[in-house]
Amino acid sequence: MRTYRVAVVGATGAVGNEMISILEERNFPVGELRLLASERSIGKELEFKGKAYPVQVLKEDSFEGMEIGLFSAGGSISQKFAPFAAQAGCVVIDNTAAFRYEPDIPLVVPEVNAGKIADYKNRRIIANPNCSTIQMVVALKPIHDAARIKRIVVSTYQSVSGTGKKAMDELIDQTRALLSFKEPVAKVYPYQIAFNCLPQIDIFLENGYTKEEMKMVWETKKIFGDESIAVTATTVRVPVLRAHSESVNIETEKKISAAQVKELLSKAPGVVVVDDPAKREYPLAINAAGKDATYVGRIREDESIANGINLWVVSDNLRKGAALNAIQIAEIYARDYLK
Ligand code: NAP
Ligand code: 3JM
Repeated sequence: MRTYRVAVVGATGAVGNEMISILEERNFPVGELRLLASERSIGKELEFKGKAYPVQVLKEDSFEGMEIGLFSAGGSISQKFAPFAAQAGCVVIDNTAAFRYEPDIPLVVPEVNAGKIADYKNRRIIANPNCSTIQMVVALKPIHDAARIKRIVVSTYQSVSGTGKKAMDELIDQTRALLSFKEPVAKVYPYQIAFNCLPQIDIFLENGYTKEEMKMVWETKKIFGDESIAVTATTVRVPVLRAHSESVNIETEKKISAAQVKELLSKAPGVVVVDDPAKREYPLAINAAGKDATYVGRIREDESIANGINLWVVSDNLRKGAALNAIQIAEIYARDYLK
């Protein structure tokens, strides 16, 4: 069987760890695995299929002989090292915001626009969208196809794992401190995250929105290939360890009922409908954590307008929101272009 030489950049991080687990779980045909991180990780080893692999320091020549590079070490690292990888003949699947908005770089969610993977040829880089965008477009694609979405109003409830390992430790440490009547220490976030909600994710931009909010606007238009779709977002960090939740309100061109949306989504790839108010069944972050699907519930008509729908969308940000989406792209790329 054909196998592939795979490099994971940021292998010791929250997303990198998940990449390694998912490559193993899905039995991705890895022939050679190169795990890359910073100098801080010298001497560390990570396990893949029962074998220990040393973590190597990321360098300009780290990609010689590699075919697929899965990048999740931050935007500036991708900006600097993805071009070296591409030059060495390695196709980069980048999890950062570094290249997402460049017109010749495909931005891909396989359930929505897998065909765009072909555009890897432009620069040997494929971008993975932001976690919050991915789960939203997976849920909305079938509705957009059936009734054309004109406007999206989304509010997110994002877990701390979206900020990385140190933020997960910070939530646990602050919670422990507060329950022991000690002062919580905030290092990763500007304010206490335990028992709190922070209406800021990423930096503030000139227009008063955060960059995380504008990522959802720019990326949704690009992935749907529809500049006319209106999107507005409020992104909030909440004291949840894993899985992001989203309240999504849409206005469609054509009338579509809540029952029709349920029916469509129950057949949609990557989606699981959990929606039975009589049994108090709806998607929960604690149930989505560690799973692959995008869970959708609370599906109901927006009674304040003629053609509106409300939904509650939950998915594991480290899996479908990052590592799983990247590896699904790698699977299609390998199958269709690396025979
Ligand atoms: P994390 O837990 O903090 O891990 C960061 C990783 O990057 C570690 O492996 C770290 O290595 C490595 N790294 C940092 N500086 C480096 C350098 N100078 N050279 C080489 N490696 C370096 O963060 P994370 O949550 O895994 O996220 C990593 C990145 O992925 C984010 O910054 C973001 O751009 C992206 N991300 C994307 C999504 C998405 O939705 N698509 C979601 C989450 C994250 P050491 O252990 O050696 O420090
Ligand atoms: C998710 O560049 C950085 O320091 C990383 C910031 C970051 C991003 C990003 O902008 O790439 C943290 C968490 C993302 C993302 O997926 O957009």
